[in-house]
Amino acid sequence: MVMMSELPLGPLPDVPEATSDPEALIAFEGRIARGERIEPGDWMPADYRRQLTRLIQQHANSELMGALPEGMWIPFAPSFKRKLALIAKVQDEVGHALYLYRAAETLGKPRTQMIEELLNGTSKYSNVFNYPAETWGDIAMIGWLIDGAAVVNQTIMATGSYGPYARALKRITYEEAFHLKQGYDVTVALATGTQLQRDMAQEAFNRWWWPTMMFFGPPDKQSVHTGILHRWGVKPKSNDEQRQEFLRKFVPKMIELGFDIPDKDLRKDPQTGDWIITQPDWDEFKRVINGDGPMNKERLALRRLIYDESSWLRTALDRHVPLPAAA
Ligand code: BYC
Repeated sequence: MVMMSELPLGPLPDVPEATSDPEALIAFEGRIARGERIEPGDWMPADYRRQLTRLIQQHANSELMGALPEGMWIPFAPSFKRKLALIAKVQDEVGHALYLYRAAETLGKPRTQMIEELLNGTSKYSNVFNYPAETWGDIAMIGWLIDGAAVVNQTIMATGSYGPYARALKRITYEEAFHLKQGYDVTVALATGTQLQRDMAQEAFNRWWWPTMMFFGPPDKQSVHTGILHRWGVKPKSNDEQRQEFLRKFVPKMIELGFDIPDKDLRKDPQTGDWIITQPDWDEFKRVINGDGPMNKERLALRRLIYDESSWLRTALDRHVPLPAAA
């Protein structure tokens, strides 16, 4: 849960003008090579700032949008215990968005602008939240597969070079570890339950396999940003390396739980231990991340509605005058 008092709510740092200064660039890359963290007031190349802002903003958007599919299921959770756990998880995801927008703000972009860009569809968020959550089985898969993929991704990115992002991710991964346990527990209950429950889980598994494969981004040879992000220590492992780490951890569990994996050609390379997958439909991926997935319009419409309906709260907070300190 987010404790407001713990949030780094100090004034925004001055943003030094990042120019192309060859000497400063050499010094900057030397710091990256020594494994030093870059902090908000430090000199950084303009592209480092731009790339990080894009990446963290998209990540923050994903946490906020990711609260919607599970949030819709809170009233329909099958027991009080499951409902409590889901409420806590959804609240955490919104808290993660708060940490991340704050980390992105340290690079100089105001949060209001980032929210505006999310709501008007000009800033991306994770492909996976544009698919429907049709049954309770989908909630199991989001908690297990998507949170599992997120733990793999965020544990790697938490070792990255930008201090505020790395620290936010460290905290987020602690919480995601609980989300993963919650998702796994729901999945095990369904996978070891009645025939109806097993079918529900398998059908949801079929729906989430391909979006989960896409979660780590396009294959390395098609990735636009990996090169520079890797060079500057923001992204310690590539999209394919992250995907492989997920497969190594999760495929054995999928088999153990009796899931029938929809990729019929999935196989393990006996030499390397890597899982060789059939590539997902990357044209579908492009459509989904550019606003034309099965649920993009509904999800953004709901986010806009929530934003509009909570405007009274923002107005009240803006007008709030702190009480004088007690004598
Ligand atoms: N979805 O050059 P590439 C959560 C875009 S929430 C959408 O490889 P990059 C949770 C990419 O942005 C946490 N777009 O990019 C919440 C780029 O487009 P632009 C979700 C994607 O940045 C609630 C283009 O494709 N996790 O866990 O090097 C409930 C080319 O890609 C995706 C994150 O947000 C995608 N999957 O690396 C449950 C992770 N993949 O900007 C759970 C943070 C790629 O040129 N993000 N694109 O227009 C990252 O780690 C990296 O951005 C990626 C891609 C590994 C995803």
